[in-house]
Amino acid sequence: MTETEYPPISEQLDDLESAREEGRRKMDWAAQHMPILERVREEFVANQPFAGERIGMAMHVEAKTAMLVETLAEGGAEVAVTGCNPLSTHDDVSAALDTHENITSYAKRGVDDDEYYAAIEAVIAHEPTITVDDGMDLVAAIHEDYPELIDGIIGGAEETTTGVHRLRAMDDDGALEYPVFAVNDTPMKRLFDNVHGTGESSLASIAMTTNLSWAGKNVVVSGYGYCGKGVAKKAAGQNANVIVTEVEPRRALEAHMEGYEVMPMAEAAAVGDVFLTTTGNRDVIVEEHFEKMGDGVLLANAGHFDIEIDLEALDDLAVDRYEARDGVEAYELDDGRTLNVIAEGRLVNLAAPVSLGHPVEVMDQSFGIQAVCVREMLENGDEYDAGVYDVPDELDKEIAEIKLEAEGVDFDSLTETQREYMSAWDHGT
Ligand code: RBV
Repeated sequence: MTETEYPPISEQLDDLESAREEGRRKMDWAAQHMPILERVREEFVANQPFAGERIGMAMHVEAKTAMLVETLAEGGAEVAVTGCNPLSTHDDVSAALDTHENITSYAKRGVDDDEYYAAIEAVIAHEPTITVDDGMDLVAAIHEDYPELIDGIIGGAEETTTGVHRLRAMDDDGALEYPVFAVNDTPMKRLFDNVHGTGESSLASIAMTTNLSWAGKNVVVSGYGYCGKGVAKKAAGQNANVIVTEVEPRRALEAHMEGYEVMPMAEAAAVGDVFLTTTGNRDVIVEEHFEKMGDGVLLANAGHFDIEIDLEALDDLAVDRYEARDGVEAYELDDGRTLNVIAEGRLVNLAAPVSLGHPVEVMDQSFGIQAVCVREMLENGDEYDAGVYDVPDELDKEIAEIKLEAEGVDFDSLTETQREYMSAWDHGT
């Protein structure tokens, strides 16, 4: 193992003991609501599928993620973990994880760019045989700076839409040199984590950060993908008037048929009270839009990176800037209007001071998929060449069945006749 200078969290905190205790308490709470990971962990403890493996992870290090990290470590892996966003780490949870003999945690909240990447390098210095990413920063750093490690890497798994998008672009360029599962693209992830998780946690974080109501507000949701759909639906459920902006004609139509107003951002800018971006693209809200916005609007982003709202342009327009509340930066313009940016335009459900990330139940599903993907990569890694892979449907169903059982929900199975009917082509009228 190569040494780097960057220290684990335990060497960075003053009151380590109480941090560890509080982190553990948060994890215990999460664990009570994560039946899937509990089941998977029992299997891993018994079978030790990861014995001798080193797993490198860059994820939002908070209580639920910690349960995934522990589950992999309990399965025999040595795990090195860091954050995937400078503001989403819970230091206490990071410290609690770092006490585990198989886990080293470098995640720390509020790191600058240099520290963020130094922590990623510290994870890479453990020479992982498997990578687990949320946003692809680990895969990117390995390919760019440590290509000599690629031969020793069996494969990886990627959590989020933006990461999968980046991986596919990399693969199209012929630059991706090991196999990675697109965890994001499974039904068990997308239909729950992206829709309900992003919807609930983004709105909850904004409400808690501002103490303002949704009812009667014009809420502009940019992007009507899975995340945008969740945000729009939940905002409408809280009595907001939802306006959707889109660039894809069928999604724009879908939003229209769902009953939302659809219009270009240039028009929405003038009427919105709250703006929430979920596109995964850059420059969604820019100078021309700031110029049209009303006094006191709220601006927030739920996409993975902080590039959707052009904060540099806003800063240039502003004559003054101040922290209006914890997690709210007010930008005062020369005509007297104030535009409020929440959580520095970073993903609001994790990066505001009060944010807790997605609800526990949906992360149990997403991390259940992560866990079985790592198992699959180790069991059948030979079957996967370099590239991005859909998660085998059987694994996704396995997780769904565990969840249904835990919820006490029974469902039907096909009869033999039905199965035959569904595979036959010669039954007409
Ligand atoms: N996400 N993680 C959390 N650990 O609290 N909340 C959301 C958490 C993930 C989610 O799966 C999404 O795809 C990704 O964060 C965006 O970075």
